Amino acid sequence: MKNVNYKLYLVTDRDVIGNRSFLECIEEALKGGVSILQLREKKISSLEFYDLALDAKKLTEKYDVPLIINDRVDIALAIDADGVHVGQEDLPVKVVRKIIGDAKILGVSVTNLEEAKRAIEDGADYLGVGAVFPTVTKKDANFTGIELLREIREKYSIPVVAIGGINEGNIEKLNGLCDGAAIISGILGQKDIKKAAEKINSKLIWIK
Ligand code: TZP
Ligand code: MG
Repeated sequence: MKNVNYKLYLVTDRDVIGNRSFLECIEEALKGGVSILQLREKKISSLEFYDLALDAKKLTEKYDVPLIINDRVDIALAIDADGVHVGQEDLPVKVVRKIIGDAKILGVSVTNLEEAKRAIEDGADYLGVGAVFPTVTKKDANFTGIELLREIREKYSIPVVAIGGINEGNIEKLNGLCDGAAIISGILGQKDIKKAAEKINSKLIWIK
């Protein structure tokens, strides 16, 4: 499960979905062409996260896209997700790799070249880089701008997924700089989620 299409990478956040049905919103996005899904839910209990992940897995299997779990290695293993995504303050990348094994996808958030180098050495399969644009979804996000994408691409061949404030209006600025665009509000915060995903997908012309 390592031939991954990172092109349109949906990340979840219940706060952005509001009182709409979580699973229906995810399914709309999948219908709109999302190629990989990350469950990133910081405010729910372990049991809720586990149940949600099981439901999400049914959907990702239906649409044949990988399911990645943010932070929670235990939940990823419990539901046999396709991978895990961790940040700089989560379990060390080496440790996560040891726990999940080589078959599962491991993504790591980085905000500078040193973090990128270490993540690659420690076993990351892809890097999440950002915030590339200003975002209100993650209040404590470091701002990297798009320059870091360029620098990482020049130095390394690992797949790079840009994140932070990406929407239909600015996505073309990423042209040629990443292997995927990770988006929360630009898709899930929109009234017509399927259409938002379709539009953004159609603008990712440099990614197959
Ligand atoms: N990491 C860096 S920015 C960000 C995360 C999780 C939030 C992205 O959300 P949005 O709504 O796509 O800006
Ligand atoms: Mg984290």
